[in-house]
Amino acid sequence: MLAVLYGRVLRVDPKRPDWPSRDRFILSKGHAGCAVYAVLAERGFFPVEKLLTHHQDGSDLCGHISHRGIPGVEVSTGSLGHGLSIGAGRAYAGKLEGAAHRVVVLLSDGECDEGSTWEAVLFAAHHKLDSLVAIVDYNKIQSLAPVAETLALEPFAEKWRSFGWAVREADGHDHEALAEALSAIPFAEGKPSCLIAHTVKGKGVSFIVANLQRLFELRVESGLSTCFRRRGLILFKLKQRRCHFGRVVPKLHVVRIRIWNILANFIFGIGLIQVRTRYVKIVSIGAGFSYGALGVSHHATEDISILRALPNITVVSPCDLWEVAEAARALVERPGPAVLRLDKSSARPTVQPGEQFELGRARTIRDGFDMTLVATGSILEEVFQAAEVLDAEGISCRVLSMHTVKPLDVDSLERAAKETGGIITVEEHTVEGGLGGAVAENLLERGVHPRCFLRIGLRSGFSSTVGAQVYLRKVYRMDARSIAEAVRARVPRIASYEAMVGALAGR
Ligand SMILES: Cc1ncc(C[n+]2csc(CCOP(=O)(O)OP(=O)(O)O)c2C)c(N)n1
Repeated sequence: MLAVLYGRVLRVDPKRPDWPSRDRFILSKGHAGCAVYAVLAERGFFPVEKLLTHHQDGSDLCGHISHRGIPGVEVSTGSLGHGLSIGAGRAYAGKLEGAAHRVVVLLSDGECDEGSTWEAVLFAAHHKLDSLVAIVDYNKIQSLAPVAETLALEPFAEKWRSFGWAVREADGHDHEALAEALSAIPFAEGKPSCLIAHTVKGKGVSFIVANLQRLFELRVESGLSTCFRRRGLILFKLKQRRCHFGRVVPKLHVVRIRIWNILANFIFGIGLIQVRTRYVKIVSIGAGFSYGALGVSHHATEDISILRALPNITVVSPCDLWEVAEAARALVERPGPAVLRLDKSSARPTVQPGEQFELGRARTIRDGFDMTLVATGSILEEVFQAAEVLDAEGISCRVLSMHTVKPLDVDSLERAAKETGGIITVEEHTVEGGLGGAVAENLLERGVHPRCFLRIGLRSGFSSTVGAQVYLRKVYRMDARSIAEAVRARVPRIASYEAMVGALAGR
């Protein structure tokens, strides 16, 4: 299939791999990366000798396809089920741009178990993306079992048709049949095209075909599947460590519990992988308790911690409308993945005449010398109110809007810690790993130890109380009054201030 695509169908130019009008090829079944590398090398995208480094220490050519440093590869994949949505997005963008290129996505049949694949199928038909072609390598086998046994796909062609696609079927080993089908793209005007290519896994390589058969026999012989099913458990893999797991679980005497054995990165990372390896810009709406009374399912109170862990990402949580507009402008220009985290509310306007916005640079909203309050997002309004109340009491607070949580402006924090002695972070988010965590990690690593340090945020897991955003801030002690109380309890001068006021009153 790849030989036909790269030899006879795709309009690509090895001398100009980024040629804007090129056809886009996306290998959704990323585990077949080595086959694409081989074809690209053969087509002249990079020297054939480079193939010898495949899978070797220090090589660019990793097992699952990667676009990093490899001319001709459009996108990294490997987490099954992502390719068609990327392709549909590319085809949609092409349609908006009036571009003539085609987008071809090669999927495995196993990927048709993934919900994300079918969302993309719906999306492409809805937008009439007739520049999009999905080729399914229908070898009827997944990792350890036949497709029909895992999650049956038949009637497969009818399913695609009923979703609004034009479908053809061909023998996936027959070059002429494939070329003939692919020369007719789009199969129907105004519809995305699906080519179901019937294949035999390992065809032409006798030991692979034999090994596959042996694998299935082993599965049956080992009896593991049966034993697990009896206990209501499912075992997917037979490799050594998992086998050990397989032996242990029956001894646990667990009944009616389903234990899913999934690769570590996919368990929690399935959506995050999309962000990690691709240059997506995401706008998330309704941060923190924005959707307060709708309930915990709608609260975004762990997102900063999760996102911070992703490499090269920019995470911005603006406090007011000016910061929103400036951040949006800046993020469009910034390379790499980014998240613009928007609250439903916003702080009062904070911009000063002539002020410039810079990603990764905290803004001093108010200067002060007794304590620094660092906030991210619209909760800065509560901080601002607290600072005003405290100011009337003689406690001067510096207020920083830390709109960019990653990369963090550690210089401003260091200065603030040295000049005011104390840092209190405020976030409408869990205190674990969020803004407060980022500030603590970075200051400590620089050897800066503020006299006092406190993280104000959600401490009790998640909110189980019903209420609007403002109400929940009060309940979880991140409103202006609670912030002011926290500062009073930590500014030593307050004791002498009260003593002074008392003394003056007594006079
Ligand atoms: C989301 C996700 N889960 C699990 C895997 C591990 N994995 C790699 S290949 C594969 C199945 C291979 O079967 P299929 O997708 O049908 O591909 P083909 O038979 O065409 O190689 C699995 C489960 C993965 N890459 N992504």
